[in-house]
Amino acid sequence: MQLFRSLCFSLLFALAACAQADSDITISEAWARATAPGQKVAAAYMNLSSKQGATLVSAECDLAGSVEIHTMTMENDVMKMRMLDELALPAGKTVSLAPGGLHLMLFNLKQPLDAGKEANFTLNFRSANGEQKQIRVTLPIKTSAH
Ligand SMILES: [Cu+2]
Repeated sequence: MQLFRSLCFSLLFALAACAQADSDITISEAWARATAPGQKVAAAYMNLSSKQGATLVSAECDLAGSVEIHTMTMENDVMKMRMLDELALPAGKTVSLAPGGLHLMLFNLKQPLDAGKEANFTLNFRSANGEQKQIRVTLPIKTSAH
């Protein structure tokens, strides 16, 4: 019983440590595209992956009034953007938000997105066990991915 209790305790401790370090969700190659003069919307891109599986439910950006999760598909030779309610991250798989496909769409820009500057994002996830998770990331603003 004593052994069981201490095992439980260390397991709990390990879980807590994991949650804090946020070792489940990885965000990489994130960037926001610089806007052209007069442009009122913008897009941001990144690679998302989750070891346990998670769902991106919403996002916010300090430079935009609102952020939507969008997908882009070809329909009868026309590029169409569609809003997604949420974006599933299957366990262990990298989901790429990249030009021509999935992206975060920024609306009601508070200021132009100038190359060389940064935009702060808050990404809201739901983990596989239903827990809400907020991750803040700072994205470089660039004219292209490279
Ligand atoms: Cu879009």
